[in-house]
Amino acid sequence: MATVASPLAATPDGVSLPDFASETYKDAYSRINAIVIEGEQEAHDNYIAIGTLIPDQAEDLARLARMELKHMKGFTACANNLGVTADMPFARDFFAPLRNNFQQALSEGKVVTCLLIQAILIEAFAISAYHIYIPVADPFARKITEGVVKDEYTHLNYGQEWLKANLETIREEFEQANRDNLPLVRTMLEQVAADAAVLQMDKEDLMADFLGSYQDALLEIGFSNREIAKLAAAALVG
Ligand code: PL3
Ligand code: FE2
Ligand code: FE2
Repeated sequence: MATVASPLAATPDGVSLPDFASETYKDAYSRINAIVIEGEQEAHDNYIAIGTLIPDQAEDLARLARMELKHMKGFTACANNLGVTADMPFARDFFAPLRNNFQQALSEGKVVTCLLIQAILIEAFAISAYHIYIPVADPFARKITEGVVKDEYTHLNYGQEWLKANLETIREEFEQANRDNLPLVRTMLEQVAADAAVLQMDKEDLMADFLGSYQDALLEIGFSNREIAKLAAAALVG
């Protein structure tokens, strides 16, 4: 039986992909892509900064930082490939609250807070976003994002291991940092939701994937289920 040819490509499970050349898509992509580029750049800067707080780890952290610059270049290529100009001022504003909290913690020498913000929250946020993006990405960006997401697990793992090794001394600072920053991540998810929807990324899928990664990280660090439930509740009350 003859069928009408669809102008849109299809994912392996037959769901149609967005029209990557449409103005609507490119407009949303100019903000989402900028967020990712800014996030990767700040992640680089944050790992270098954390290295000044734990000098014996500075070399490992510099290695993670270099990976972030590679990610940034990859996502810059994704925008070029689609003919999109990233809206960097928008992205800098988007990260401002989290960046300010990181800078404050850095100036007070608070390693636990810095690691929670960068190596746990931001990495879990990135991993969830990249997971949800991969099936609906253009082929060029999909390949790049698949490579990046593997590295982000290395980064999340780094944070987990350090916090796990210091669990008995970090609880109080960790709880406070979670209370101060988890609500910001929730707000950030809400702020990207409309643009993400244009990219066919669902807000509840993003939220669910993020909470799943965050919960796994907390378990890995060694928090009990009861502690984890309490930490996650901060997203509701914040
Ligand atoms: C640290 O390694 C990375 C920090 C980046 C933060 C990313 C936030 C993601 C926002 C949602 C968009 C995902 C789609 C990707 C499109 C290029
Ligand atoms: Fe990254
Ligand atoms: Fe990372």
